[in-house]
Amino acid sequence: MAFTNPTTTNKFKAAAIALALFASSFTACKSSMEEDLAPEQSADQTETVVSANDLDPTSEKGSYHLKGHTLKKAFSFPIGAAVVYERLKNEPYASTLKKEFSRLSSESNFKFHMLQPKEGVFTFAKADSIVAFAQQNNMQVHGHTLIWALDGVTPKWVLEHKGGAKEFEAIMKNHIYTVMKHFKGKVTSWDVVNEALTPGGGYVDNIWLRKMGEGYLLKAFQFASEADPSAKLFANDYSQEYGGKKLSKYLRIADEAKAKGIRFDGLGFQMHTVLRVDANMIQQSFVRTAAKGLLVHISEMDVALRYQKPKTFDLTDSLSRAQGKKYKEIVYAYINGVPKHLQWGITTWGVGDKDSYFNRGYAESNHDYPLLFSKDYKAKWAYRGFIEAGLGR
Ligand code: 9MR
Repeated sequence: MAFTNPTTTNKFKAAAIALALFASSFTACKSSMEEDLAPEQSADQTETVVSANDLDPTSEKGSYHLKGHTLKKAFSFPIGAAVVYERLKNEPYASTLKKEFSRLSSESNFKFHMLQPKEGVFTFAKADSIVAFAQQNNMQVHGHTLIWALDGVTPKWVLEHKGGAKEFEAIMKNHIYTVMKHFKGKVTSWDVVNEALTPGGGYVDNIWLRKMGEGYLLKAFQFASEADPSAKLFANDYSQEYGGKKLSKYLRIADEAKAKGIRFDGLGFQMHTVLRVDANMIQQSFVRTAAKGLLVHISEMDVALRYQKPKTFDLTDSLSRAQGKKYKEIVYAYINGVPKHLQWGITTWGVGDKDSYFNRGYAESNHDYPLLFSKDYKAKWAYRGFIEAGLGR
């Protein structure tokens, strides 16, 4: 299927690289926002020093699990991982999920093309298995995503559908109603729209925009709140964590939703990020979002390393520690920038490095190492930095 072939994957990777470079350009424009930072953001706080006594004695060498601690116990909000249905039977993938995480997203199985590949034909089996796995293990499920504002990931039957605004509104309503009602009570939150805005704050060109105009976005939220009044509804996107025009536009859209009586509960910050990103700036974006009373979800977090390195490189100890430090800074930015009642949680986009979408279709020698667990599911410095923020260290 077009969505999983290597060419498409490479396109995503290219987009991610462009995005990371775009992100890094923001680090140049640090501003007075730093004055507002909580004292916990000091450099000392983000030093990670592993003492052998602290480490879980059952961990293998080079693994930074902490004695008596797991991610899900260390935080007052859910810690999620994006999963791929086909891997749920793999070990230690499954046991790592069960031990450490309290929420699941799915990399692909809840997307439009997966759930309704043909008009009116809904295929829920894989998504249902993910929900069942979550329920058996006391985890929440976050639904990603009802509408992805990109033609490249929209099913052909939608793109080729004849008809105007009315017909497309009916297609949107039927999809959102059918999917959300199917998962009612089992999926607690949804990305209603994904990647709807350009970094400059405009609407991304896509079939829904062309057929229904800009109002398609809040229409989707309206249908979602009707379909499941108890689910929390998010707009999910990349790069608004850097506080540019995209964030401002989402905050205006949230105001507009409020004025129109349409429920719009929060923003998902994907946070596919890189080492040189400034966590202070990210914190400021969280503060601005929370000031509107919106929930804040870090929805797809990973910290890629390749941009600082040649194509092929080893994960050296110093690089690994730097990554741990960056994870810690960003998790602290979340804890300090978002009041408790608006902390919807933090989700990483995969479990072990081998699972990362970055690495799909690439030889192992050319892999990145963006996640909390190594390819053999040992806890990395990234894990250590992440969990230490939860433990207030
Ligand atoms: O990680 C996902 C990959 O497995 C899929 O092939 C791809 C297309 O469905 O989507 C990837 O996930 C993306 C997410 O849905 C939205 N934000 C960017 C993610 C990485 O491309």
